[in-house]
Amino acid sequence: MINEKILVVTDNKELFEFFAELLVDQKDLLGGRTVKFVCSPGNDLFEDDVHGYAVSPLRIKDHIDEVIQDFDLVISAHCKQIFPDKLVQNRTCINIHPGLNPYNRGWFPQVFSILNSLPLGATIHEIDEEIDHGNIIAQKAVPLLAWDTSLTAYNRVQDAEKDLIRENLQAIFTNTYTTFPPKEEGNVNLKYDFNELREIKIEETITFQKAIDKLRALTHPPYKNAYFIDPVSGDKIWIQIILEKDTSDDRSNQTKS
Ligand code: 0FX
Repeated sequence: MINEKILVVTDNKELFEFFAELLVDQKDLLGGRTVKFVCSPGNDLFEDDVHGYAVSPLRIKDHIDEVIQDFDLVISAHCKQIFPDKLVQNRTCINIHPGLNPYNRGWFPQVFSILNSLPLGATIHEIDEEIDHGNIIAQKAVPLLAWDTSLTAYNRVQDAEKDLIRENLQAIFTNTYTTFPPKEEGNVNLKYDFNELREIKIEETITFQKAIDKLRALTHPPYKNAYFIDPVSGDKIWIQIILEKDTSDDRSNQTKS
């Protein structure tokens, strides 16, 4: 089947802008195809058109039949909506995911990779009825560094996603890509699991390594994620951590004063 009418569902401004620029820069990609961009209702990140591409809101579950009728291919570029089963069973749906499937599928993969040391990266895969689960078209591992926060790791993941989009979009548009199954079921984290991490229980006893990992996993400015409740005042206090690798050559004078 030739993909002529393509729907891109995104809630991520950076990926939308990257996509729109790619379509303009690589004119061959389009051929006679049309690409329409939509986002989830309530997303107010997309005020401006980019290269003539606008993003309009669409609640997919209310328009499944129209989407099936009007489009040959649906791409999710960080869409916050779960694709309905009927849609994924009737149209090729492809997901661009900021994690290395099957590890830490679901919400904010880099947060959980920092906590559980499972591999991190980016994946483009076919969507099936389960979260971040279908056959893989391409993926790229991203190293996790001891001084990474969620933000620095995420920025590297997003670069990997852009590389994958650049390298694979032609094959996806022309339906000439190949796939392979994920090597195992892996694990899934939900938004609830992330929210459960956010309160730091100040009476909890853990190693410094675990404490540093938890705080760096929750450090992603400008978001306020980690907090504790001051037992004296009852105030809620936000926490972020700063990590900096020593880049000086002379390791001998590190700690002596
Ligand atoms: O677009 P996205 O990067 O991706 C998220 C999920 O991780 C992904 O699995 C899903 N397919 C997609 C639809 O939604 O999410 P974001 O732009 O809301 O957040 C980007 C990063 O910012 C996130 O990885 C961690 C950080 N963040 C975000 C929020 C909203 C926080 O640290 N705290 C927050 O409250």
